[in-house]
Amino acid sequence: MSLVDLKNWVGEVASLTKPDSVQWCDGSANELESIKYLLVRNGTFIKLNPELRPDSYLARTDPRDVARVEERTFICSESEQDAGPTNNWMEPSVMRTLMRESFLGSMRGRTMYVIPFAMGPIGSPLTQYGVEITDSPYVVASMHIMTRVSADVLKQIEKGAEWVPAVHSVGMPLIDDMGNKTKDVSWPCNPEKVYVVHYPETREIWSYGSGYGGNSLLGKKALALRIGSVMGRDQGWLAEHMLLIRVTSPEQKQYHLSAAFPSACGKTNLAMLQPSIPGWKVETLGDDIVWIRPDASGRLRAINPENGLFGVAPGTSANTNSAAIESMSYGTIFTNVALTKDGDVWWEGLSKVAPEGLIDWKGNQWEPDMGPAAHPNSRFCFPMSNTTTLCQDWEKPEGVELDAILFGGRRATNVPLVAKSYSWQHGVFMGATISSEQTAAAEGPVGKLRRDPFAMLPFCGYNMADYFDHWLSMGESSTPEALPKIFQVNWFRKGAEGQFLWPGFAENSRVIEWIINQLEGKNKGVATPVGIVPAEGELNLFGLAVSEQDLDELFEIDFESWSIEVESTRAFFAGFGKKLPMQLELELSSLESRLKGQVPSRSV
Ligand code: TSX
Ligand code: MN
Repeated sequence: MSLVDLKNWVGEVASLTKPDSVQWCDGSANELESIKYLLVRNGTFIKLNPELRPDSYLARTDPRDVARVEERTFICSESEQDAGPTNNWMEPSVMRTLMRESFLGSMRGRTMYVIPFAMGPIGSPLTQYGVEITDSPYVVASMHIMTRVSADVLKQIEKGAEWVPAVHSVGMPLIDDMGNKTKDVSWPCNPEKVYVVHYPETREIWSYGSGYGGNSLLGKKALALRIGSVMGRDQGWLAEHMLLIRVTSPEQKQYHLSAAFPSACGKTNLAMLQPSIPGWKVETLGDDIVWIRPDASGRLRAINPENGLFGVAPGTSANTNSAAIESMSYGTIFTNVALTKDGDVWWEGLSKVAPEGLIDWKGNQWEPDMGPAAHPNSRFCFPMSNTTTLCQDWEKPEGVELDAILFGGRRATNVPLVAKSYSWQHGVFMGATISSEQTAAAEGPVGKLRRDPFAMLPFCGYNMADYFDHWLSMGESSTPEALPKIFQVNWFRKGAEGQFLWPGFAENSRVIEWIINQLEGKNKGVATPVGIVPAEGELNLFGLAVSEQDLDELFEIDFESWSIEVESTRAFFAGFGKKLPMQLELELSSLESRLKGQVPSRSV
């Protein structure tokens, strides 16, 4: 679609939504300043104490608008089969009618902003462009951080670059059908009528009724993952829910690792890891989304298409992620955290004891017996340029060469601390079988296993079985030597007394060291039914107080419980019906026969 198409589309959306005015965004610092000024005047933003937290703001959402809404997220492909068993689907023509009804006059009395943005460095062959229309200045301010908002995007479109149209409205017009004006609120939204809609064939996004980041910052989950995954399928690349880091060894050799984890596994913490072992360095390229594409030599190249971090605040502290804490010391938008009496922010886990006189995320005086002061899904949002551990090459237009891919989950049992896959196909099996124990009552029964293949369950824009097949085909398009090696990790295994067996956090650098030694052929490992694990003595435990017994438990492969795991995986695979690639069934039966021929799990 050309620049003329863009202008026509903006005109069409304006005549549908009927805003008071239309404002084209250029991404300038002045524009951001005036938006922030407006947000403070509207009461959406509270300016934090500039002595403690310069250029930073707190937003409090409507308590009904605090998270992504999966049951209202739709993949509207022409055929239901293409959305697959893991997505909500509605016929595109039916949904279009619904959307027209929802958006009709939805911006009355408001300003309609047109935001041209890039996912990836402008001009890079891996970059995708988008234009988001929104009636939310909070979205404008957040898009400034999370994407590259720029008039240069229009130049790219003028030169013929493809772009994704994305329309967003909070769904709360200020003038009703009778022409009566209503007063605005600090967080307008329409929680009963939320829709987050994707049309994969025409690459369009329509989001209605929610101002919350995951539903409204449409460059992120909607474009970079759901629409991105469809583009990747059609064009031979991958859009993944992954972090991206550079690891530098004591020999000053550089490696690039990406990793996919379901929520509550500490993806952002790993993205900003400060290694405990001397001589090793980890630098951040991204914490949430990675686009991966084979280059001419068959190596997989990766970029982070985002421009900022939008991370969960609770649990983030100087102990768990000191780099994140430093990176948010200025220029940060906080959403739904608690406010301290001196105008700074607080959340559960930031310090052991809550400071006195907190105002909670709903704006009420808080006492320790009142439940959490910050919403469990409260967020910090700062630009990549704030990141103290930022890798200087993070914007390299050609991306970085991937050396290893990690798949993880939160598993108290079965899954060892680390295991290397036997092949690309086995690695794809590891990705397809990612599962995590639920940690919050909001997700359902705590401790129950939730399958989250490739950590993409809520983000795959097409049939998940076809997605597995696409992953398998990426392995066939290259040689085994050129491909990154795939590993499974689990920081969360527990012992008989319910204690974590592995200290995690900075100590995960020891696992990364073993992974890199595997890449270099410096250690042999031991073959187990589930993959290659460190042989006795290979994992660097210098200066670490992990008992011999805990270590054995960390790597134990128990036949009985793994037989149950295999059956659970079989049932999960059955949900994909005939579309499930037979290679994955093959991997499952290979695992089963390896378990039956059980070799000692960790022989000496
Ligand atoms: O992020 C985590 N990581 C990855 C770090 C780079 N978390 C937090 C998860 C919630 C977002 C972890 N929690 C990790 C981990 O490696 N490991 C654990 C489990 C754990 C928690 C507390 C301790 C140890 C392990 N405490 C002590 O051992 C004292
Ligand atoms: Mn994410």
